[in-house]
Amino acid sequence: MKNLTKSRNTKLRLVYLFFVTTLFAGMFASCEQVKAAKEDPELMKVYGESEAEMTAPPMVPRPVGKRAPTKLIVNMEVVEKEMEMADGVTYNYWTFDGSVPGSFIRTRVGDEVEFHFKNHPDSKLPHNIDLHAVTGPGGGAESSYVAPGHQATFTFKTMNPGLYVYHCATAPVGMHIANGMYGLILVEPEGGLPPVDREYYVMQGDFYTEGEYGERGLQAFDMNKAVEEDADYVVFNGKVGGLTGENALHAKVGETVRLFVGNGGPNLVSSFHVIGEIFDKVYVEGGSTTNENVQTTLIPAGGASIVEFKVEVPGNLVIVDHSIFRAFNKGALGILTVEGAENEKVFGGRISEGVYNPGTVVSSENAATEKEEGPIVEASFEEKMERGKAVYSQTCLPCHQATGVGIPNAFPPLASSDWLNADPHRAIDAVKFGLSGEVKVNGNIYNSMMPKQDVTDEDIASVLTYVYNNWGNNKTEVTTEMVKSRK
Ligand code: HEC
Ligand SMILES: [Cu+2]
Repeated sequence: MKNLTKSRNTKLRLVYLFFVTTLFAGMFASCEQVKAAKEDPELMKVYGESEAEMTAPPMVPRPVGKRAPTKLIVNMEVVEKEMEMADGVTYNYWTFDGSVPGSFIRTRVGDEVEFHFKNHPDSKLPHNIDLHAVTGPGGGAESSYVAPGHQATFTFKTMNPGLYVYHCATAPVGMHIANGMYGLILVEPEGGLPPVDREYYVMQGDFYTEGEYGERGLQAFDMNKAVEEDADYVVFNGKVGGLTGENALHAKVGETVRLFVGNGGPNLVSSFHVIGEIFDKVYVEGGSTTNENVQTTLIPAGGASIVEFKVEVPGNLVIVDHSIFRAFNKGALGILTVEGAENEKVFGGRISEGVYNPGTVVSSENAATEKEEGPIVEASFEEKMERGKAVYSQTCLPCHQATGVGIPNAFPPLASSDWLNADPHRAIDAVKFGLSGEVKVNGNIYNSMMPKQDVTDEDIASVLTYVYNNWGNNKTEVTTEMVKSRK
């Protein structure tokens, strides 16, 4: 009898507690848009069981939509393998599921995740996973630690909606991350994210190799450079060209695009920017605060961001880390190709062009030469080589690179270029008037645009002479007369 009263009392208390919590939860829900699971007892229940769809970048799994929280089975395998870092450069990557970044995991708040973590028998080292979406010790690191040829299973509940990084946390942690062990896990809010036309998965990372940028062959990890934070490569989706050429992203005019952007680091912070677009919406730091009309959003190492924009005009949008030397000299450059009809109301393009001549700004140097009008005096070969070198490093280098090797899938090589060596007049035209459309250089097709270069005819003669007499080209000497005659 006594016992019964006690249990009844407890029951009453529980009911009361439940009532108060729901009341509070209700209040929270009404003033906050996105609920964390811990604020809503309803979200602690799960319904049914399903296996998570896993995708390699740049793809993402289907949206969760309106489904209820479920028991979600995630299968992931660590694979160590040699892959391409840049043209002619390979690296021994350590990966989650064989790609860098690893598979995209898509969940909703309240899911009970049963994580099956395997380390391939061919691996040389033990690995584990720390998911920033986990509430619990090490984000799952200790529970998932497995030697080669072993597996472990652990479970966790997705308590907070948002976009989270996961990474390996096996010592030396920095090295495991530097070798490519990171990825993203999305926890969608109740009801899912608002629908968009396209979703992509992009993740930045910095790499440290014994050879300098572009040095060919299999490159080993360089611990000293990593400690100094002196990156050789800063790239999207694991390699130079991870988002260009055949890996470029695509959209059509009028579509809305959502990029899930992460930064694995291990060291560098990303100033994420898309040249030619403005982010209509940014989920700041991958959380629930949204900002609008953003040009560049900061993504910390071990952090993420969701950016959304509508594409209004056709063209190639350039995805960069706006710490801009990383984009043009270390690989942090991607392309989103937008196809569709022009919209001159949004972008009119160049509508006129003409000479602008307000008179000469007299500097002591050109004051003397300016007077000498008359026939062109051709500079000597040596003078042209010297001037050409200066023009090259000021004008051409950012795109075609210091030794003329270009950037795979983005900027064609000038070194041993069959296109260049076939016809100097065509090369002059390219620099003088710009070049666009398909160009085939040494068997590779480039379909991009080189703007008309803002240099004098003498500069063009010099720079092309310099290019033709370097890097395995056919030693043509280009004269100012040749340049002048191209109209
Ligand atoms: C803003 C980047 C950029 C700059 C700066 C630039 N180029 Fe280019 N260049 C390109 C692109 C892109 C192409 C390929 C164009 C296409 O796909 O139609 C190209 C193509 C070429 C080609 C023909 C293809 C080949 O590889 O032989 C030559 C020659 C060339 N550039 C020379 C130069 C020279 C010389 C300069 C400096 C005076 C220069 N470029 C500056 C981007 C650039
Ligand atoms: Cu690892």
